[in-house]
Amino acid sequence: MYTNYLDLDSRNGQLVHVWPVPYEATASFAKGTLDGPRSLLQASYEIETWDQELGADLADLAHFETIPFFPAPVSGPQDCYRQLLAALQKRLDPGSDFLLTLGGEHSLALAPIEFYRRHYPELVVLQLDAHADLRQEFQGSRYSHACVMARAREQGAALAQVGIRSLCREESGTIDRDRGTGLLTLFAWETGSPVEAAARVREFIDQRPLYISFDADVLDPSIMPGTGTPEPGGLSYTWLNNFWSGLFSGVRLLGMDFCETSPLPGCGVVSESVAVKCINKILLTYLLHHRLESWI
Ligand SMILES: [Mn+2]
Repeated sequence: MYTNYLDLDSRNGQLVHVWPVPYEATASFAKGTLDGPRSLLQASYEIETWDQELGADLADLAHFETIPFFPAPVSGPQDCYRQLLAALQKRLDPGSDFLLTLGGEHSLALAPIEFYRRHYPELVVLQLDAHADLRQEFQGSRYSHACVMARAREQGAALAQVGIRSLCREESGTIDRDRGTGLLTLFAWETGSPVEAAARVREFIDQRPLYISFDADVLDPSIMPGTGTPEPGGLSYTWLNNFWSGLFSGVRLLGMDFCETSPLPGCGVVSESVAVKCINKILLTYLLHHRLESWI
C-alpha cells in the first residue's frame, strides 16, 4: 500500500502537504479517476527526484507529508465540497501551508481553491484543462466537475485558463462576455509559444497569489491516455515545462491540485507517470524561482 507521495528520507526545504482525494461521483464519461490518487502515489515512488534539465533535486527543496485518503461522502459533490473544505480548515493554515491535492475528479478542486481564497481574497486560479468547466449547471448539479470554475469565479476567484479546447455554447458566451474582467482564456490553438503564454498569464496574475488547478486532460491524450474525457489537440509535456519556466518569476504559489488521472489497465503506467512528472516539474521549477528570489 502506498501511503506517501515520493519516498524521501530527507526533510529539506518546503513542506508540501499532500491530500489524496479519491472522489468520483459526477464523472460523465469514462470512469476510473477514483483510483487516481493511489496510482499517483505508487508512480511517485518510481520517478527520479533529480532533474537534469533544471540541474536540481526536488528532494533538496521539498519534503512531503501525506494525509490519509479523504473519506469522500457518497451524498453528492456539494457535500463533498463542504466536507473537504471543513476538513482543510481544521487541519491546515491557508496563510502558511502548501497543499497538493491529488484527485479524483475535478469537482474537488473547489474546496482547496475556496480554502485559500477566504484567506487571500485576491487569489488567482490558473486552470490547466481541456474543458472550460464554466457551466452554470450540469446533469442536475451546480457542483459537477463541469461547473467547478464557474463556482470558483462566483465565489470571487480570478481565473486564468490555459489549453481549453472543449466547451459548450453557454461557456463560449461567458468567455466572450467576461474576457478581461477577472477571466483570461488561452485556447489550445492560441497558446502560441510557452514563453508568450507565460508572459500573458504572468501579466494577468500581477502581484496576486496563485493557485494551480491541473486537470490531466489538458495534456494531449497521446501522452495522457488515462483520463475520463480525453480531447485531441492538447499540450505537450515539453511545452508545459517551458511554460512553467517563464511563469514563476515574482509569483507566490500557495498550492495546487492534480485531478482526473484514471489509470488504464491496458496502458501500463503511462498516465500516472506523466502526472507525477508534471507535478514534480511544477514544484521544482517554482521552488527554484522562489529560493532565488528569497536570496535577493
Ligand atoms: Mn477537463
